[in-house]
Amino acid sequence: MRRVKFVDEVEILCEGGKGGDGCVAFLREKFLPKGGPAGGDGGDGGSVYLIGNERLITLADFQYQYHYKAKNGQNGKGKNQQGKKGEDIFLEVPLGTDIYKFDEEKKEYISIGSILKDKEVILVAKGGKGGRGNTHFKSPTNQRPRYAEKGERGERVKLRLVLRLLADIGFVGLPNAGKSTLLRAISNAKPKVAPYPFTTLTPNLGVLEIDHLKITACDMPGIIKGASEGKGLGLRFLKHIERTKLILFILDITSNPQEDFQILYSEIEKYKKELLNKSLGIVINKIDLVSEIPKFSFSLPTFYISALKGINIDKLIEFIKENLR
Ligand SMILES: Nc1nc2c(ncn2[C@@H]2O[C@H](COP(=O)(O)OP(=O)(O)OP(=O)(O)O)[C@@H](O)[C@H]2O)c(=O)[nH]1
Ligand SMILES: [Mg+2]
Repeated sequence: MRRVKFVDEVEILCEGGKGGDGCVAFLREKFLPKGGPAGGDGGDGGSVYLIGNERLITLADFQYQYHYKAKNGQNGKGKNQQGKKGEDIFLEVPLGTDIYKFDEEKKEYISIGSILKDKEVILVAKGGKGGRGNTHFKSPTNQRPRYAEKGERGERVKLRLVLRLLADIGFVGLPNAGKSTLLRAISNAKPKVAPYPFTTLTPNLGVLEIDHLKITACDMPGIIKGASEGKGLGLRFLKHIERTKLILFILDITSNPQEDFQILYSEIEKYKKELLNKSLGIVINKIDLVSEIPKFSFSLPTFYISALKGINIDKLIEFIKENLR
């Protein structure tokens, strides 16, 4: 499998093409030595658009190029020939890309929208209008105008793109709790699993099908106490659970589930406490390692599973189904 670098924030410069200039020309025919104006209009400059592509999961492609410029419109020509319009460009982005435009007056980035659907298109830098040829400026007092418009410049905008993955379910847990193992157990994804912390360094997406419904789950890097102050990998990946409907806390039964849950809950609270208003569930994993299941008192729906041995996965799937209906 080709590993694509996961990049979730980039800055780029987008520029529409310049409009073509209008033309100054006159009809010259055999018996009409002083023919009227015949300068064609310039073509409009091409525009820059962002377009959603459901197969992408990273903004990595934007790391290698900063400036994206659409083609200029062609200048108008004689015999009233209009210049060709400049070609547009369409930059493909993953679903869940939020677009921020730098406001030169306010000196800050302002949200201009998000790409959430496949093939969804947003215009980010409009091409300049083509100039009008001299034909347009003929008047009773000036039958042979020697004037045409210049094409306008294209829009030039600095953008920040921030990816917040589009997933239905997000897994949060301490390192080594079995999040990636669970993603393997319930979806088509095959993230790396290993018996040491911080195996997962960037989010993984997996798709599961329940009753012909495609559900996406997002396995996240582990979170540790103090992550909000930058410990471990910090909380920068939590933005990828912002769009989910259901958050599952994955806890290791051989650790201290009650305490681990408190750590995770309070780290999320410090990041953005509104996230805790989503549907929440607790998954106590690795029950194959204990002979007796201790009683925990959680105020949230709780599932005792073994992601590795496939125990009680069906009950968890049932819960997911009910929550996402
Ligand atoms: N016995 C047992 N081991 C498990 C179970 N689930 C996961 N493991 C083991 O626990 C270790 C960590 O599993 P991972 O799935 O990589 O854990 P993670 O939460 O993704 O870890 P990070 O990516 O580091 O945050 C691996 O050795 C797994 O084989 C389980 O249900 N039972
Ligand atoms: Mg992992």
